[in-house]
Amino acid sequence: MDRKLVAFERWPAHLADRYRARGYWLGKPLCHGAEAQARHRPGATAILCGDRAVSYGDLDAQARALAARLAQAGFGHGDTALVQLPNVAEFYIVFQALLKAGIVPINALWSHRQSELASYAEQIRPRLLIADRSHPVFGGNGFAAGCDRLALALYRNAEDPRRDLAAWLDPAGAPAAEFRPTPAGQVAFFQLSGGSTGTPKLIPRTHDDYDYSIRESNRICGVTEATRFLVALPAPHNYLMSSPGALGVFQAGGTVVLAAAPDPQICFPLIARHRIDMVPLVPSAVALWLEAARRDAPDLSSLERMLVGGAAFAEATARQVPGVFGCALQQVFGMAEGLVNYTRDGDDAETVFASQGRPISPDDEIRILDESGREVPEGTPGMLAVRGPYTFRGYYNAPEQNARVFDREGFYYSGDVVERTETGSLRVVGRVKDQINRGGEKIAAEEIENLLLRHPQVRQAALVAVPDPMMGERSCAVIVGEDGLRAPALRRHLMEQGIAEYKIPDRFQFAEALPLTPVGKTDKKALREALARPAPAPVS
Ligand code: J2J
Repeated sequence: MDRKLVAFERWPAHLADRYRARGYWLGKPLCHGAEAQARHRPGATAILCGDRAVSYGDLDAQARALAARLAQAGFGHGDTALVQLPNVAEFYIVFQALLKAGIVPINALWSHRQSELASYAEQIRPRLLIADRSHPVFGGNGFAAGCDRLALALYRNAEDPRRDLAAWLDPAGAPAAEFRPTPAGQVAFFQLSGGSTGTPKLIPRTHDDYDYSIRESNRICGVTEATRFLVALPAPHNYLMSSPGALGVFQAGGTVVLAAAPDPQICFPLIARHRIDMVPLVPSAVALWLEAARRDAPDLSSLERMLVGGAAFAEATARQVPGVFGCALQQVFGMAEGLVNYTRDGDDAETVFASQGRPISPDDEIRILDESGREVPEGTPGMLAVRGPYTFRGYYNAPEQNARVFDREGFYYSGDVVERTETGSLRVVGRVKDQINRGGEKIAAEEIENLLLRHPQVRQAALVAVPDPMMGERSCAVIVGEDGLRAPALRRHLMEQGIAEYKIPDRFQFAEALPLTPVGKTDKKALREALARPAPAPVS
């Protein structure tokens, strides 16, 4: 008997009907692409991970083995899973397995620590945990013990054979238990929001909507079975999953090559060795790659396309990409909540280098609005609002936040400030959300401010972005605290709370008071401006 499926905010019937009628929503589970490849080309390589090659046949057999064992152990529809794995083949195999078995996962980033993981667990109350013993949070069983509904924890690098993920993935001896994906109109998995609030929000993505964004991304980015795609950024990130991402590559039957990090020293040899032709990067990684490529003259001759997105990309840097890497640049402006924009092959140079492209779908409805909610004229910056066939309709279990970021017509306000160019592309020019974009990694100011306020000597805290030539932005915490409070104590305090390292402020600044707006809120604009000014020379 089916348990209750994961609840989510649906598209209204008239829109859902339109998306189906127009062939966007196909009614297929998200795992169908890789399954079709396993049927037709089982020997083709799906994943290269270190010295391991995983064929489509292996990928499917291992995913089936795990799905069958989980089904036999009583897992299925209505269950959720918390998954945290590094950039390794198992990440994708586990994801396929959970899709097959109709278990809804949330894939945490490898950089996430106790605080983020506990927040996810609290929100989805997982019955299944899949993690890695080599991660600082999962060296022991404490985390699992703290999850109230947890029925099973499996680990990579486990010593105990009963909890060993590798054993659960082994096709040898897998039972013949029945399993099936959740219906295509239902939640397939949770994506992570970059966030601007105190707790990280979860984004339910359905099979139908995610599959559509991947299918169209493949077409727009020219992904085929010959594609050799480098995943050097965190694999669970929406960009690396779906724009066109590893799932796009699996759908087309190409090869995903995994790297632990986007460092040129790691990635350049992989590009040469595996003849990689497509790579998605964030602007801060492009800056490192440009420097290293000029210095070391590596063999990057196989590269055909570099996707760049996730954070503001300076036009001057964008213009260097084709010359230095000998490949095409494709800019992408996307979000885990849905909407994805790409520059297209054949676009004029101005569009490719100085815009972030246009939406995937003719049914992506975009509004660019001024403060009073009126649409602005072309070329004028305004707030981006969007509704469409793969943009979500509400964060999971978050009615208050949903009331703030959706309007009555179901348009989602992403917090980005954009303008429309003459050619109909979008240019991202700023944001109104209280977030720091640190080289593509998003930090919700409120989340860190709340953690800082837990320190007994902190009276007020404000986290703001400061410009940085490499990262685009770094974070600075402005603190009003008791005398004698210093940065190392606050850094230690945050580490003890167990947060991802990229969220630890790069800089601490101590102040007598925080500037206020006329309505009495912290004036972050004033703080940002003050911090961006060069520090006055010390008086001797
Ligand atoms: C400026 N800001 C950008 C860009 C995202 C593809 C690519 C990226 C993401 C992603 C993604 C930007 N220029 N080119 O999910 O599928 C900022 C915006 C946006 C936020 C979303 C994908 N591309 N951004 O970055 O959910 O502020 O997704 O709202 O992590 O990143 O962040 P995230």
